[in-house]
Amino acid sequence: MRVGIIGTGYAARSRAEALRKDGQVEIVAVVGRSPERSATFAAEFGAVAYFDWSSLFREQRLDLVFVSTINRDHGAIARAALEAGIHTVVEYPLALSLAEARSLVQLAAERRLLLHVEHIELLSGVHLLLRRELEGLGKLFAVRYITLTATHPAPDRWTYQPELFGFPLMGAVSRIHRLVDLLGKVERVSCQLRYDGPDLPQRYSSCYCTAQLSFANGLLAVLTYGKGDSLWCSQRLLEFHGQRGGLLINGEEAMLLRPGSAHPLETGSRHGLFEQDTRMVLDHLRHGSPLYVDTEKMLHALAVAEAAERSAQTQQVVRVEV
Ligand code: NAP
Ligand code: BLA
Repeated sequence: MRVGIIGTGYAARSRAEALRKDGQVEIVAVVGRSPERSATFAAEFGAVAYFDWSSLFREQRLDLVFVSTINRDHGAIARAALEAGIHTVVEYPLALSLAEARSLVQLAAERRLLLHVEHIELLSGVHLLLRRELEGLGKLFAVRYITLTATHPAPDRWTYQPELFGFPLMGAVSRIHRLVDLLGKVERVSCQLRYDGPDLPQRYSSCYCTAQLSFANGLLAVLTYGKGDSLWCSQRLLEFHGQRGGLLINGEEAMLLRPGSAHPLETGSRHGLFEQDTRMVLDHLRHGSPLYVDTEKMLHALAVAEAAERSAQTQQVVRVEV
């Protein structure tokens, strides 16, 4: 199998290492902007360095491509890859607009090509634990999901540029997707966003985005995503409150809460998830074994992110398109 990788960052490197471990694929080309970084990366994996993805698709015959670059470019690259007849894997989010994402799903179906959107959060130990334990909590009442990253100084990275990262809950759509996978569809969203920093609107040094999600089953979830130098403590917190008990996940520590008792649970590691995703893609292409992302749920998560963006702009509660 002839494979290309678009990007030279953490996700791209994780892909390249996973592909090398497989041993049966040839990494033909790697695409990056910086000649030095791309050449070093490509040489390490026996590949050719390209500086733009359109010439790669024109010049090389590829069977499979990994789109592992900044979010702004995901949709356009995936479209070009599918039009060139290449099976395509995209790191989340598939595109920064729901309409574009839907159109790509349709294009892949028409061309009978794989379009797989990586959502490694579903493979994580925390998610498997949630799938196992949630039923035991009885009817769910309320959920809180908070991820804050305090960084001083704020990094000068694409993830702090709205145009490149997208609306915060779109770039970080894994949070919504995790909840949709566990809890079903969201009906209404209310969201607020605050950016801070001297270089707005091009880049921020802090962002704080908080959304209330009303699920079709009545459940209420509060989702908060923040990062940057105006925050002073980092936190990764997931709380599920049900009729018969609760589940509290704080960083790597999980607790099952019952009347009068608390049992610790194992959460497992956050490492090795890109490798697992890559292996599942190769197995799917070779043997037809199933992948793990449900296209409808993936699109619904994008619809919720888009509704959150509209709510933050209009200060209104927004109904999610079904
Ligand atoms: P990263 O390490 O910061 O790498 C960013 C990549 O984008 C580099 O390959 C960079 O390559 C390229 N790039 C192109 N245009 C750029 C620009 N204008 N500014 C900065 N970089 C630019 O990011 P990453 O964590 O690998 O994320 C890549 C994708 O994976 C994102 O869509 C992200 O949402 C997704 N993802 C990442 C993780 C994770 O654990 N890191 C998990 C899930 C999903 P050149 O500089 O060589 O062009
Ligand atoms: C998700 N991690 C992400 C994303 C980015 C980063 C851009 C996608 C957007 C988002 O959901 O926030 C970037 N993560 C980083 C950076 C560090 C980091 C720069 O931890 C710096 C250390 N990702 C890693 C590393 C691990 C990792 C080293 O870069 C391993 C522990 C895991 N990142 C990881 C996972 C996700 C993610 C599991 C999926 C998000 C989720 O679980 O919701």
